[in-house]
Amino acid sequence: LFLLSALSAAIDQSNLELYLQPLMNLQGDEIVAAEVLLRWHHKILGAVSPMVFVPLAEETGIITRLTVWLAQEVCRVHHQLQHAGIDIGLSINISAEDLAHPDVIARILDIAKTQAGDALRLKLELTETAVMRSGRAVRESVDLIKASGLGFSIDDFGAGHSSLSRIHELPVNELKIDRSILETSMARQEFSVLKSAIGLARSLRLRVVVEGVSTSEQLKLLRKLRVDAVQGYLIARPQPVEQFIAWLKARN
Ligand code: G
Ligand code: G
Ligand code: NA
Repeated sequence: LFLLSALSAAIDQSNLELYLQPLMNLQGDEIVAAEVLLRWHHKILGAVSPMVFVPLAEETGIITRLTVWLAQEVCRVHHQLQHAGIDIGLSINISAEDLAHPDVIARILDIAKTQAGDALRLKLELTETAVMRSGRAVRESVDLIKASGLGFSIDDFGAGHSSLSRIHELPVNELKIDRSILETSMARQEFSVLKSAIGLARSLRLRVVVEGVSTSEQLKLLRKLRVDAVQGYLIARPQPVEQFIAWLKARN
């Protein structure tokens, strides 16, 4: 209960921090986008992992308030990047609980449009389990996203158990293959699952991103398999916006 009220206060007081982790295109090795990941440092509890506070926010329903706040903050980050002369896309994580509330999705889309406009190439990352949920509310949310023209990415692909039989009905542009698939493939030196995930994305004409790239051996393999982009500690860890800007400038 303490954790919940602390989180609620942190949202109200904008005490959560946005970190950025870059995505590198394998054609040209350019940084084309960054994923926004939340970090929370509480004055008594210390660092609380999103693996703790995101599920808590989902269970208690305050995730929708958190995500709307995040949409506002990501517009500010976008302006900060523009001010620094950096033109990259940004993605945020949307929870299944958000998707179940079309009014929340509508607010997020409205915030992105009114506060940042077309210059903000925002992508929404949704897990396969979230988008494969059925029901009118989810369909309505998906239709809103489709009409908005924002990017739509399937996150943690391969980590869940859902079949992607409905994926072609969704306005998806990108498939992010979960790092567990990469790690298992490397450990077993058996690449059929990884290759079939890439093959699925290709056949649906989706951009393929592989997450959790942490060694140069993995990077070499992914180049050979012609994935579009990679994300992971090998490129950079998630870092605060100022630090990300400095990192990117030093790299260019
Ligand atoms: O950043 P890290 O790898 O510690 O994140 C752990 C988990 O928390 C990941 O699954 C990530 O997607 C999720 N997460 C991080 N930031 C956000 C956010 O802003 N919203 C949602 N819904 N999930 C997030
Ligand atoms: O579920 P999602 O893809 O949003 O999760 C992103 C999470 O993965 C973040 O918590 C981030 O810190 C973590 N992450 C990013 N790159 C790597 C990596 O190369 N290795 C590992 N183990 N975790 C990573
Ligand atoms: Na994500």
